[in-house]
Amino acid sequence: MFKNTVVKIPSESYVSGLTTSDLGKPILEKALVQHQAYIEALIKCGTEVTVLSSNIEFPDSTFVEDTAVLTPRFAVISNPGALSRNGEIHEMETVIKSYYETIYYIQAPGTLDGGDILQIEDHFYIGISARTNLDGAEQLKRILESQGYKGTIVHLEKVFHLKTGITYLGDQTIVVAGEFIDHPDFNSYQKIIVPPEEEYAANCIRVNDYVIIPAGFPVTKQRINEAGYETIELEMSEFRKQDGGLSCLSLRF
Ligand code: CIR
Repeated sequence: MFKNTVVKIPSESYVSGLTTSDLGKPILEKALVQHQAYIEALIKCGTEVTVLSSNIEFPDSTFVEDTAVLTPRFAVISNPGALSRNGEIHEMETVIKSYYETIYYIQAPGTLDGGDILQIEDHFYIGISARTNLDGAEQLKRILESQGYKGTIVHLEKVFHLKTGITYLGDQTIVVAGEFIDHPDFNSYQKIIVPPEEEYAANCIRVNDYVIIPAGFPVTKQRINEAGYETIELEMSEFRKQDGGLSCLSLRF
């Protein structure tokens, strides 16, 4: 059960953020409307939403998920792997300190983005990506294991972040796309398979009684509904253009 969520309004510099996509420049006004709908969905899911104001210095800072890994008892402030994003953690640290007493830090030369961390019950999967290096992954694994959690390091092949291609819904059920469909680390879970043309929908989020999914992916939506979950669909076009998905836009704890 998530009680709290933290989001951050996209700033005027959002359109100049990092991206590998060829979907065109985002339209800020549209991104703001989509972001507001995201906030409303989190409220509908029963969470108390902390809305942080925008920061023009950090174009990608609306993707708050990358700045931290949160568990019920402690927080880990990440060390984001993209230079232009690294300073995002300072503002977030202040916010996290208002909720947590126990805070760990990923230290350089280790790097780690929260988008590479997938929690399945007491087991954390840590993706090695262009943003999370082995040093950062091993630091997090040690922190988690010292606190009684399990940690498994997963080497990513194609996806940007681990959670770009896999989501945990609860009830031992995962939503998987691409390289994770037959990945040995995830074979023990029940799988909802995302077809290749809908891969973007693999990044969805279970928030209490709902699964929030991006709009426009009917096969995945139907499969999630058939598995017994109620869905909320959100327009995500302007975040997709910057390689962002639903999980990236919030910290949930
Ligand atoms: C970036 O390249 O860092 C942003 N444009 C997108 C970050 C997406 N975050 C996530 O998947 N957790």
